[in-house]
Order: sequence, then structure tokens, then C-alpha cells
Amino acid sequence: MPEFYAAIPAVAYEGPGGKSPLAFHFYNPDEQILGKPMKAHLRFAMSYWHTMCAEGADMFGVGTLEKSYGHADPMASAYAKAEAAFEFMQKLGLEFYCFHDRDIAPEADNLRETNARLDKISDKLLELQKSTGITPLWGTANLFSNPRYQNGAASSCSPEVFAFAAAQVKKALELTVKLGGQGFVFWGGREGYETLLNTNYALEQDNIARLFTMARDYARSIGFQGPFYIEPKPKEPMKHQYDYDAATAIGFLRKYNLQDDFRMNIEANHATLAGHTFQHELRVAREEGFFGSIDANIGDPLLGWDTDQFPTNVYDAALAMLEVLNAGGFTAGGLNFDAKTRRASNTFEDLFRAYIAGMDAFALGLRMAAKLRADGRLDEFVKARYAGYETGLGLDIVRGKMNLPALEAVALEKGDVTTTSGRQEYLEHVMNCVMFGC
Ligand code: XUL
Ligand code: CO
Repeated sequence: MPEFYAAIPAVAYEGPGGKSPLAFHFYNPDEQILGKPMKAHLRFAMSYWHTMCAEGADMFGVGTLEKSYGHADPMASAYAKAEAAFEFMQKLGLEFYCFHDRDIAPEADNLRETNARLDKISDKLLELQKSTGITPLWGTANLFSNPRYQNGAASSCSPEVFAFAAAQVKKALELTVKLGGQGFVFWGGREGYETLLNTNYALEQDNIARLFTMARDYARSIGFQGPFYIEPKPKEPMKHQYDYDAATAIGFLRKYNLQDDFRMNIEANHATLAGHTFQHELRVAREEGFFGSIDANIGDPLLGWDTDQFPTNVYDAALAMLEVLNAGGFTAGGLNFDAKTRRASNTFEDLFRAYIAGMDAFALGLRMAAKLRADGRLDEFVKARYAGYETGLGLDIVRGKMNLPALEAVALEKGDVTTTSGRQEYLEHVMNCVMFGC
């Protein structure tokens, strides 16, 4: 097999003192933290689409980093990409990857031929998986790029388009099972609307649930045991997307009785587009029992779109990893770098450096989250803040022993109440003290 990134060595842990740009300084895969190796906490995955396919094109210009891997023929290029992908993951010590059907093989003129291409490429992927031990964290169907999905996929006004979406999901599920993928994602980029003037809102949502139900039933019939994930996003490409945020998606799953099979795949930049923090979305998923997986990236607070930048903000990563730890850690999920290098970072070395930056940021996040838990001041503060609900009046409210007249009697007798401080600035200072060791 040719070496595609010959100039890049296998990336090793050098420790915090080192200055090598192609080494980890905080991610030490086998180091034990809270009784588990770092790699088992973090379960890093490579996104096939950004890493192997996206060439840096934007709305104003073509790509800046060519990724055909020496082949003009699209299928020959797809085979080379598969080999390059495994070299890339091995050099970084990534044990998982995430893929759309259309990332791994180019679409042909018709569905039959497209599926035949997927069969061939997945044989190759399986061979590479067997020799490296790397497997898919999750698979998904690209139900947004082909022009037929301009009005949506499951939410399209056309039943024939619905049929194409269903056919694609069926094949993507078969591929995920064949490759031993642990989960299956639905990101509804085109499942929404531009204007309600032309939209049957109720039918579109019912139809999305119909496709999810068919996918669940078919997947279980072919031996897929893992979770399905919804990946909420409020907008882009559609003006309004139905899976707006975690709370909306969870309500949808409960309405259509899909709550036992589906979890959340929370993406940091989607959270900020919805007007939430990354931590908020993870907290909602966790507290509602829908914690699943993460698409790790970061947006730009000055830009209103999905920039998919590599996550380098340690403060955010620490708060995210605190939610992961408090959820009991990942089971089938993990941290998928749904992130791309900036257009001007136009070399393969930049791609390695970007993954190193992201992996080190989450390694720091894990270390900081473990320290915050050990310190205990944040947890203690929250516990003390709500302690009133553990005894007396509070306990009676929680246990359903009170009603409005009884509570009115309490208020009348008390006359007034004293309130306590939320101490936000102190708590932010505690975080800094724990993270930076003051
Ligand atoms: C788009 C996005 C997707 C999903 C998979 O914003 O995040 O790449 O992760 O379809
Ligand atoms: Co994503």
C-alpha cells in the first residue's frame, strides 16, 4: 500500500513540556483518569466527509487542498481515499470514523449502480478495518446533497422523493451493519422549510417520523442493535429545521414513540446556532435520558453560520466533558471531529495539526472536568442551593403534599422571605482556580 502522508510520523504523546507541533501534549491515550484510559473516555472519531473529501471550497472560490489522491477516476480515487483514511487514523491513534454513504463512494447515474459501488468500497473498508482494528462510530445517509432533496427528504412534498430517501437509508443501514458501526445518525439538513406559505407542517413532521420508524424496524430486523441519533440543528441549509435543538427533538421522539431507540448526537456549533451553549444541549440530553454522542467542533461568535472549526476552546471542552462524565461516560457514542481546517490551512500537515489541536483540547477538557469533580465546590454549591427541597416545606412540595391554599397559608404566615445569592462570579472564579491551579 502506498504511504500517502510520508512526511508525517505516527503522532506520539510528548507531554506538556514539549514543543513539537506533530505531537500530543495533553492527550496520553493509555493514561488512566478516573479509572479508565483517556482514549476510552474520549472515543475520538474521524469525520470521513471533512477529512477525506472536503477540499476547502466556499461560496466564493474553489478548493485549496486537492484530495483525489492521484486518481482522476472517481472510483479509483475512492479506493485511494479509503487507504489514505486508515493511514491518517492510524497515525493519529483514532479508533473510530463516521461516514455518509456518499463520502465513501461517488454517486453513479442510477441507484443500482451507486449501491454496487458502495458494496465494492465497503469490502475494501472492511479489509482495512480488519488489519487496523478501526471501526465506524456511526454511519449515516446523505439526504441533502442530491438536487432531488431540494424540498426535503422524508419531509419532501413528493412521495417518490420519500421513496428515494427510504432506499438510501436502507442501504446506509446495511452498510453500517456490514462495517460493524455502533450507531446510526439522522441529521435533517433539508428537513424543514423556507416558508410556511407552501408547507404542510403537520404532514412533513409525521412523514419524518414514518421514515424513522421504518428505519428502526428494518435495522432491528437485520441485526443492528445500536442507538439511532438525531443531530439537532436549528437552521442551515434550511431556514427553519424541525430538529431545532435537543429539547425539540426529544419532544418529537416522545410524540412518535421513538424514545427507546433514539438518542442525541449533540454538535457544539449547532447548539450555538440555536442560541444555546454546547453545555446546555448536553445537559438537556443528559437530564432527559437522551445522552448519546458528540460532534466536536466550534463556531465563531462573530459569524452566524456553521463554520465547523476544530475545537480548541478548553473552557467549553471542560464543561462538555463534565456533562459526559456526569452522564456516566460514552457507551456507543464518542467524540467525532465534525470539523474542517480553514481554507487557507491548505496542506495535509495542517489536517494533522488540526486533529492534534482538537484532541489535545478535549484531553485538557477531560483533565479539567476530572479536577472540577474532585474539587467538588461546584457540586456542593448547587446541592446547598436547593437544600430547601430536602426537608420541611420543600420536601412537602416535592412529595406532592401541598396545594395552592396550603401554600397561600404558608406565605401569609411568613409575611416575607429572604433570598440567597446565586454567586455566579464566585463560581466562575472557582472554575478558573481549579483549571489554572490558583
Ligand atoms: C451538518 C452536520 C453533518 C452531520 C452528519 O451541519 O453536522 O455533517 O454531522 O450528516
Ligand atoms: Co455534525
